[in-house]
Amino acid sequence: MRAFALRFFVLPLVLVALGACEPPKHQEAQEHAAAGAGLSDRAAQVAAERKLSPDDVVAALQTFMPSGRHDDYIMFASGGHSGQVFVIGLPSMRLLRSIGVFTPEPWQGWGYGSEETMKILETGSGGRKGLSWGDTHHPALSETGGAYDGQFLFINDKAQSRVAVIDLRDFETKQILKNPISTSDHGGTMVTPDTDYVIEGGQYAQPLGGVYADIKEWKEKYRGEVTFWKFDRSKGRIDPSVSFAMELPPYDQDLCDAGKKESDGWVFCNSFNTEQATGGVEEGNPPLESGASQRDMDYLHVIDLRKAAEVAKAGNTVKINGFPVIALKTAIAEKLLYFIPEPKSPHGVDVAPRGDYMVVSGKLDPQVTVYSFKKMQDAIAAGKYKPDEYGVPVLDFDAVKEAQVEVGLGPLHTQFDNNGYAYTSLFLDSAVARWKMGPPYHPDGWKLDSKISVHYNVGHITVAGGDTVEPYGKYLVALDKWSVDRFFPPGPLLPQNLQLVDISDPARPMQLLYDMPIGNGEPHYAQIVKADKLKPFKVYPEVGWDPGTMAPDPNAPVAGKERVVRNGQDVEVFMTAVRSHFTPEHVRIHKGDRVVWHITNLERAQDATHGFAVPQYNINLSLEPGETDTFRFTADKDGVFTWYCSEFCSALHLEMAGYLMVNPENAKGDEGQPSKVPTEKGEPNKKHEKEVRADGVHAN
Ligand code: K7E
Ligand code: CUA
Repeated sequence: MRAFALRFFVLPLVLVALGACEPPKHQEAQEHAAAGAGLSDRAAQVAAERKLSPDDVVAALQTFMPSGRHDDYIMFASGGHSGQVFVIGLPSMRLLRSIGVFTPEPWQGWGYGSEETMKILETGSGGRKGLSWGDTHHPALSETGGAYDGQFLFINDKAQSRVAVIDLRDFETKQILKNPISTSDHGGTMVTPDTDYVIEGGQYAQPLGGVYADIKEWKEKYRGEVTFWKFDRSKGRIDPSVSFAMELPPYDQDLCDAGKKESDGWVFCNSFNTEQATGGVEEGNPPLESGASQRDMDYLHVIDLRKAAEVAKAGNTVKINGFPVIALKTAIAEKLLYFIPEPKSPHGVDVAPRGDYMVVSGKLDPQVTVYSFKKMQDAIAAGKYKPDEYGVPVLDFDAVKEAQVEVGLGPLHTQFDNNGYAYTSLFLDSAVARWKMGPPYHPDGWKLDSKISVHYNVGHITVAGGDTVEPYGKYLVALDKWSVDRFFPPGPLLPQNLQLVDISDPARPMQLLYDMPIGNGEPHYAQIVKADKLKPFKVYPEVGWDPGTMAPDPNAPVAGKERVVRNGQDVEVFMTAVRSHFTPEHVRIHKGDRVVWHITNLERAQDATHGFAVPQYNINLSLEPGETDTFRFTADKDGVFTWYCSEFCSALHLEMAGYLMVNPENAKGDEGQPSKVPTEKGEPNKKHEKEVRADGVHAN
């Protein structure tokens, strides 16, 4: 009886979801099901057995991907403390890759010997040894004309104040820059509409340049800052030599966004501690969090980036750690910086698709505040401002405010869709509010439309294309922290939860489609791009490709020319890999040798990645088809070390191995003599074969 009723109910609904306009009659439904969609009595039976509601069935149909079909959208999500970036397909919410960025990642050979990756991680550590994690917050896809172009991805590390550049041809990190003047960041990364600049705003005010000053000297010596990294698209790198920063008052800047269209050339950053509270309860001060929540207003920072770039170019800067910084007094004198009051302890500022409005949410205010860019410009032109205690002009709140919309408790982050609606996450309400934008988006806007409950601890939300000049809409993902009741609890540390929401039709209520747990660092922001905007390599374009330069390496090992070259204690190995063989298979060296080892993966097939692991030397490379990689080590440990291919690449994968023999006898006596190790492919070294027994124990 129950199954019968469900069949009547679920089956037509399922067909509607598949595109049939009207619920067909029962008879037709049966035929249709049998003929095309594969919907059978069994489907209704499964829905009944699994106690799925009609909404559940629709959600399942919207997110299920038949084997082999690709997702339409790709989401790049911050990996929080994992220091990585997650690549997730939508609407299936399948994890496709975790890109190694600030943290070594062994599968990709990221930071496990590969010279290029070691160099990026080391220079990106600003000279500090042993930094092995990051706290990624805000990924930013490169843009052309304010829309995602699918070429590059940037992301910040709040923990160490760093930014990384990822090339989306191979989804690999190419550059990490340590901010030379700040020790923590948060207002990054955001890009200007043509990716001329990558913005990295600071977070906790400190003496700039990492120098010492007691916190009692806060007002004199502590400062905020925002850094503008110049991106050189042709090189695929940030160029620090033409980048600069701007000194700001010590107000704890938070998040930034670049202007676009009519506000192109301007940058907006919010702040949350204009009280300048520093805590210190043990010294009789109010706790930091309550001290920082006293005032009704903090300051939205409004920065004329175009003019600032001219001032920096003219050399009107001071140098901190050799990096050009526009001093606060210069920023004021040159009219580069304005403040606007913003209620109350806000978290983020988001620029509307046309660049006409800036939306700020006060965490302690139930409404979002919308500012008009035009009104800002009018107020600046009319001189409607008074200086704050550091001399920065503060524009009149009422003169620049366009609207306030009551959305709910704990509003945080706002995104936009293609239908003139905005979406704001509500941290305290655990919900997402959809609200209607006003003119020119809607004549009757600036009002709350609807809300959807999302999971506990929503932080950022992201709408497909939702921070560009042309949002795609359709999907929203809520990035929630600690999924307290949604999944099996794998110990006391709970997974995060990324929730997919259907926002495609404003006439329909928003619908939750999918919960995706992710057992990794806290997700902050994410961006969603149409999959067809991305044009990743299938294999590297040529054999001998260096992913560091994104060009063929002239010194790459070549098939038939594999060899080991000795020059005193310096040994250079030229190796190739192809299923299921490394050439050479025996490498004999001496303790104390300095080894440079190159490997080319000769493969041209898309699924022919080889790994190269020398575990005792902590080396693991990932060699994608065509790739050449290099690692270096000093042979400080003697013995026999079996290297092996660490990807199950073929039927004879286990046989894809070889032997590194490190003779304990120092090679000094070899200097100036002909090489004692094979210099030609396959040439045996008689002397060493005598010295090292077959079981690997040294005879001498
Ligand atoms: Cu709200 Cu770092 Cu943008 Cu976390 S931030 S949620
Ligand atoms: Cu190559 Cu396994």
